[in-house]
Amino acid sequence: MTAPKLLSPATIGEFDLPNRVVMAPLTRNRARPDSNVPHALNAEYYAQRASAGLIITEATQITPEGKGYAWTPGIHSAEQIGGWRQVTDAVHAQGGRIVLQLWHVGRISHTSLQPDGQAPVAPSAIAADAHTFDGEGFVQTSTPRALATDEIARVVDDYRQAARNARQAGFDGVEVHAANGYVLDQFLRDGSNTRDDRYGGSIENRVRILREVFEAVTDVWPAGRVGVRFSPFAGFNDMHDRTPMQTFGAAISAASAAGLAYLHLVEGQTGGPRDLPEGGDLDALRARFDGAYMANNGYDRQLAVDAVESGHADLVAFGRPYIANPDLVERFARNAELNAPDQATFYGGGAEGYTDYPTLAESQAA
Ligand code: 8OZ
Repeated sequence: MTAPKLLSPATIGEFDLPNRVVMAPLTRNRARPDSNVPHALNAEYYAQRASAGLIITEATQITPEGKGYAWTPGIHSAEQIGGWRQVTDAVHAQGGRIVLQLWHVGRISHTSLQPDGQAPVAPSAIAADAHTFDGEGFVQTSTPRALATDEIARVVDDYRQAARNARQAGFDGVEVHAANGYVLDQFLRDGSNTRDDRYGGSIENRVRILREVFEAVTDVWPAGRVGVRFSPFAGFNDMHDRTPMQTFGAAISAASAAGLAYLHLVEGQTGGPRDLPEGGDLDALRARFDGAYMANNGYDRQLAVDAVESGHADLVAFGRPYIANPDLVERFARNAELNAPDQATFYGGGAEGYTDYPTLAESQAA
């Protein structure tokens, strides 16, 4: 039996990957509480998963303002850069590759998580019917204030600086998080963007900040080391758009024009059903992009093998399976059983449910 193409090497932009199995970005809320600094436990967790073709880190805030949940890591302080350096060194020592996911939450935050207890910022002052975790429990997100037109250049610069910081921290590249209802997604969709300046109204205007972020990030990184993630049909975090095919078609064209290495899509509802709404067409969206396509959402081994074999995807990102299976690639190679993830330890805590899932070899020795 020959190995499935899923397990074969791929050159994606400037990335040389030994296989097409990607560790999806996974929020785990285990950075240091006050400083949001990654530490040795996080390095161990990522290094355990180094046989992935590519690791995408958990979403990482580019500024204090970009933070929306307790205990998520940042990439805006010297200490955070140092913490991430421990992570990248540990992954590289195990022969892996790791990119940092650049995150600004926009309105998905709470005043208690913002500098000086201020209101979160967003394209428009429209509260999301959504919840965040403030360190004690789930709270309704706060009503944001709309960014002034002349503040947007500063937000774009925050992406540029975070991209620089990611280089300094030793990453192999970066992924721009434009999915799941965070700030770039908020600008893209008409349910959260009612601006009447050059960043709102027409689709071209709603895509403008994204283009500027791509320019800023590719000033710092070769475009072949940059990817982007969208969730065109997901309603998570109270997202709505009247014309998702047109909106995301334009956003994906912008990513293609920027020469990015890969397009990463959440297919269907984030962490939920893979169904698409009427008129939703992944192939049509994908056709707008010249680089590689990374598929995500609810994939298992067989679905992924078929997706790569049929040409639907070049890469497949796995979330929950990677929480519970550090050696997912080896398990796929042997078509072995997978450990089941424990939802109770997804967010927050220590080593339990984080670095203590056994490899196949460890299970068999036990
Ligand atoms: C789950 C919990 C908190 C944040 C995303 C960064 O949806 C997240 C996230 C997921 O992209």
